[in-house]
Amino acid sequence: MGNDLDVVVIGAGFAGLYMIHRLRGLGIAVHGLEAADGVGGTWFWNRYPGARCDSESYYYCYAFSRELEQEWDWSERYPGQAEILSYLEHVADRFDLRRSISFSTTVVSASWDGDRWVVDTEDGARWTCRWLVTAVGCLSSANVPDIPGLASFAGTWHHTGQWPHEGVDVAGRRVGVVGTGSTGIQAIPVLAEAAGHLTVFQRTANFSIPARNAPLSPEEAAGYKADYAAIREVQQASTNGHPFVVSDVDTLALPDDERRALFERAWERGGLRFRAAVRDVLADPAVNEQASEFIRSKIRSTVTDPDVAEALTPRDHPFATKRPPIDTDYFETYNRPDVSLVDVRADPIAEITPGGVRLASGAEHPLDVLVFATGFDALSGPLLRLGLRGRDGLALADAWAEGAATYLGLGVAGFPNLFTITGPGSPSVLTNMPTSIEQHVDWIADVVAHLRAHDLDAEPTPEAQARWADHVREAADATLLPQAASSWYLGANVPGKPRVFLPYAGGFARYRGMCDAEAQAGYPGFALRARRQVA
Ligand code: NA7
Repeated sequence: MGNDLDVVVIGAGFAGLYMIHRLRGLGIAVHGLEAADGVGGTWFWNRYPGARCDSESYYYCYAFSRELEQEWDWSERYPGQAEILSYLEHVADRFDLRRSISFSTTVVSASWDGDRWVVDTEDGARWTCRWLVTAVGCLSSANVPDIPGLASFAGTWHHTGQWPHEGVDVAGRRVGVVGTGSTGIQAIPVLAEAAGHLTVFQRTANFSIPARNAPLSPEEAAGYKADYAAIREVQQASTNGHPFVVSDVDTLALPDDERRALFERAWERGGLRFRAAVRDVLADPAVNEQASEFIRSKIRSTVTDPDVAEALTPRDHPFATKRPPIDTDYFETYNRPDVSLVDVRADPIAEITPGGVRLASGAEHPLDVLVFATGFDALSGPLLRLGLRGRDGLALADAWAEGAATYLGLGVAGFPNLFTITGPGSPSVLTNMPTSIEQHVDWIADVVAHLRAHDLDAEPTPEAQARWADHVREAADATLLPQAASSWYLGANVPGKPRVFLPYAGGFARYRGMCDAEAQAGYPGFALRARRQVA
């Protein structure tokens, strides 16, 4: 195998695996570069206790192969990390993808030399290609807060997104968790079971819905397999790529008891579907407040200590304007005598000492293990760390100095022949990821085939990119989403990151229609240039 290819794909998670499969099917010379020593992406790295998907297993999977759908058996309603990783390993083997991937190969830079992309890797190798496709995920760049004294900590500390493969021994030890996003909310109940004492350092109280995870019965699994054609149709027509339809019930018009009963049923069913139980939950502040208040009442009735319940009650952002977690016994965990909650908004972490965490008030929390469930430099972070340089040496970091800007989340002006799977400005994290990934991969496979057939290079025009940025902003502003001031959707979780609403909030089906229209019209948002003939 030579190092000069038609396409290099960076990353071998859900996106990279399918991209390689699709391009190989078109007879295109493609190779994947993956920093990890195996496939899996997010599910390779996020091995923290309790790591589990918030989408249900029967649709958190590929739809491109009917045979794959039928032959794979999921064991639970929500797939755990190890099971998803096994699934992706199975996909890699079943479609013979590993021979097209170099593992333990970290990209350190990639530059457009006027004719091709030149990709350098940490091991000193160089790859060249005509098209570069990033499949680096949206949540792969760990955000470890810059807290003074961390290096002095005498215990061990870990970010959940870089969890050691051999696990972390917390049995009987004093464990601290910083962060109560989806990750912290999954990890906290599991860590509490094993730890001697668990201290949760919470900056923002979060809404959470019970997941109601359970084993998947053979009957349920067979039912899904028989229904896949209909399930996929609903997903394609949906706002979020999930196979359920948002209710049209106007809760504002319902009597109190009926509204309460509706929320109770949604709470009992559990999962992200709670969000779809009423219409306009992300558009109408009054509807949202009803849903928010219902969840607050559940926190009050679950957590026995009223002060702890109040500290756990979110009041600074509407429900679902930050990514809504789903949980197994999250709020119940605070009833344990060996779990304490520390409000670090009221009393911020001042420093890490050799013995633990010291707060601004001087209060000390002795710890043996410190877990950062502090999230990621989302969406733009994974692309920025690739060291991309486009035309005339333009660095992505400079192009994005005011915030990430793309056309359709698929390409960046000034970066020819670069395609970004689930890039900023696409629905990505607001959807069921495999659905958005497959839509992008199919679209990119088509554009690459088109460019190859007509011997063209392509990059978004600045005008199309500017129009798309306006549309992404308008789509977010039509919802309550921008109201969550500290949301990673806005980049607000990373100090110094420009505040730009990153994912496209206009809905998956609508977005897919716009991407299809772009292709059918011959890619008017892209400057298409005939290839320079090299003598
Ligand atoms: P999130 O959703 O970004 O959550 C990170 C949490 O860590 C959140 O509670 C943050 O509080 C907290 N945090 C971050 N930095 C600090 C500092 N410096 N001090 C205290 N607390 C801090 O990441 P997750 O990994 O939970 O979830 C990411 C996505 O992965 C998830 O939504 C799914 O899509 C999968 P804040 O809210 O910013 O005040």
